[in-house]
Amino acid sequence: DPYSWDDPHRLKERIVTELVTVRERSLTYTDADDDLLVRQHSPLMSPLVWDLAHVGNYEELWVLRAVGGMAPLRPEIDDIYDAFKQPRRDRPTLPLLPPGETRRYLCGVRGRVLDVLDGMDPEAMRLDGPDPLRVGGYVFGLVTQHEHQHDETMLATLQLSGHPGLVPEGGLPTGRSIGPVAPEIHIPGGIFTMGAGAASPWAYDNERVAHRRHLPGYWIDRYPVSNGAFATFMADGGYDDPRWWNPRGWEWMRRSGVRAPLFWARDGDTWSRTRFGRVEPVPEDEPVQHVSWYEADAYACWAGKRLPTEAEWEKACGGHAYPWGDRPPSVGQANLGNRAARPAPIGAFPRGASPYGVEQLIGDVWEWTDSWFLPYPGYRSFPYSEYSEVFFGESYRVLRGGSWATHPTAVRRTFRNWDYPIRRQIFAGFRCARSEV
Ligand code: AVJ
Ligand code: FE
Repeated sequence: DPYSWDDPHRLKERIVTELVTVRERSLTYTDADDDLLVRQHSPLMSPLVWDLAHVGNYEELWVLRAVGGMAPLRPEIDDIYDAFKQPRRDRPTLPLLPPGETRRYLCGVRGRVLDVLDGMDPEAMRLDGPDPLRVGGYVFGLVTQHEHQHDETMLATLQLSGHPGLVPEGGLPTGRSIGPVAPEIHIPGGIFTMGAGAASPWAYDNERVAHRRHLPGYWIDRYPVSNGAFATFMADGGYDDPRWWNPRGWEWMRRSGVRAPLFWARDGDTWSRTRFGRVEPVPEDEPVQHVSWYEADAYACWAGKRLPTEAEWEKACGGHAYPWGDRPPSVGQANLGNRAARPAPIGAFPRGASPYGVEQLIGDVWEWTDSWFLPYPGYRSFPYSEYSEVFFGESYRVLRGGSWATHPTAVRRTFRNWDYPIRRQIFAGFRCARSEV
């Protein structure tokens, strides 16, 4: 077992590594002038310094107070960094801690967090232990995944800001030529297991419990939809034809004036895009990103297909933690963790294929699915209802698989993300599916 859940001493070492890794990441994304950090770059997003203090406050709430039993370090700041009390658009008007003070607060919390980890009874971390916040070091999985999710949100904020300084130098594998028509893969009908079981102790409440589902046979695209394919939809008048659009999507699209993926601009006969402040030609062979659910759904209709349900997406992964098995992602299997601030070309990860042969399910772009964000049978909120439960219903669509900006510990076959169907600043694309007949 690569994660050694059964050896609390190795588990503690792994937790220290995860804590250090995520904090390095947060500090890298906020290693900028105070002005960039305190400004609001879009009403959809928080000032970066809010995200930074919020992840520290969350760590304090869950590790120091809920598990460690400590008193608040700074009781007056809890309200400011409570995502439910403070809507994003109002966050710049709050009496936020300035960047320097925020970093000192994070350091103070983190030192005590390491003390709590150090003092934790290894027996209590065993998978059959009585306190679910300690089982498998769950609370540390909670805070590190939370911080990684906010780091991805910070990247979306930075992309909106046009800030140029944060594109890493790392490389990506090259793609494979797939021809103009994306090949589809047939998934036979039958029962499969959906959701996370005991083998994923860091899975969120919304991924539980593992349960059996039956799906009729279906076809799913081998790859995500590329920029080139999406441009064909555009050139074919896709944005001008109500036949392809959900009525609410059509209304949203006409009212907002959206005519292309976010960050695209006309450049003579072709399209360019702005990526972290740099203008470049839209690469045809890269998965399309920054499209809303409505645009994804319209493309699928135009192509004579539909978006997959999240069950279809999950079944296409096969039965392990990842499409390739239970080992954590390697650089040859998926594009995760912001190696190059972009998706990899279509076909770049044959070694990341699922047993059915479906590729690039993990990493590159979040994939919109046809499904609303709803609880699984037997859902129980843990450890708090504001992570998942308050979002259940027919407002949010589920996204799967993680993007190039997602850290490997914050995505797996069963991981569920969700957002409003009009959202485009997230690193989201899609693939299509269709029923057997
Ligand atoms: C799961 C990405 C929708 O960012 O709103 C962060 C994650 N929850 N803090 C979000 C989250 C609490 C959440 N998403
Ligand atoms: Fe949060």
